[in-house]
Amino acid sequence: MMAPWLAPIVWNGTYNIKILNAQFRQRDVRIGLTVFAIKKYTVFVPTFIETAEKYFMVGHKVNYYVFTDRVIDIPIMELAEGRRLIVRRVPTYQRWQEVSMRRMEMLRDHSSRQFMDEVDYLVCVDVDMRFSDEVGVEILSELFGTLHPGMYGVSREGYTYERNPQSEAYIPLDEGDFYYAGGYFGGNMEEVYKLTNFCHNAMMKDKAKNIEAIWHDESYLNKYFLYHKPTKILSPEYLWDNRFGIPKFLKRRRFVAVPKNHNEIRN
Ligand code: 5GW
Ligand code: MN
Repeated sequence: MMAPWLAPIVWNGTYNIKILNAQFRQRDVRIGLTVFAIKKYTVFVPTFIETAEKYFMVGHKVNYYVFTDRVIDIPIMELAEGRRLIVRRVPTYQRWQEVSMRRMEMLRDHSSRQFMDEVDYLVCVDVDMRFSDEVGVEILSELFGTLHPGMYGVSREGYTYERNPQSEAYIPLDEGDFYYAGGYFGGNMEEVYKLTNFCHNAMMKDKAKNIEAIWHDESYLNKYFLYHKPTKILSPEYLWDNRFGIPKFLKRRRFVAVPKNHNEIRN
């Protein structure tokens, strides 16, 4: 329930949502939820938004930011009061690795401008997902990361960090706290700016050396979190994939991967 640097690890039953809701309402906190829907991934947007309306930060001010290369594919959807959908056109990259990695650059660029004015916290996630239980202000903190569902219970040496010492994402075998998921992180605007700026710059340095880290943006994110410890850590309740089964320790599955036909959706 607690990292060695005293950051809470958020599980069901570790917090009182009534108290937290009152605190965050008092501050009239605004939350941005960002996703990228490039090429065929626009198909995931309606379910993502519909389920977010039901479960994500209900009762708080929420802006959805959808970054896409197919603006016309994003339907106009009815949202609850205090919630807005903002669609931004972004470039398409040919390689899927690049599609995933360039998210850092685009988040960085928007963090220094639009997001700063419009929200207090940003939550940055994958789009091929559905909310299936409450995700509220208990996740918010200056800087937060999420435990990767596939790496839960794996030992430090078994984490799939980048192991090439030439890479900016390199983590030696005897270092590393947790293995964090690339598809779920966030924090306040200043911290998200620093994180995305670091990851993008590190990727560009590697690119100049013809290096790409093993798990792309996720590898650079893990490097960042090693030396900039998150102030909160989300348990796998917040990011699950049913391909890993439904273990006993998992009391809630709040945000679950939508099964996808990899060949169909990615080509
Ligand atoms: C990703 C992998 C292979 C081919 C295409 C993509 C892809 C990812 C894409 O064509 N369009 C796109 O918008 N993405 C974004 O990157 C989505 O926001 C997606 O959720 C995120 C990460 O890619 P995923 O979800 O396919 O990766 P996994 O590891 O969750 O399966
Ligand atoms: Mn995904």
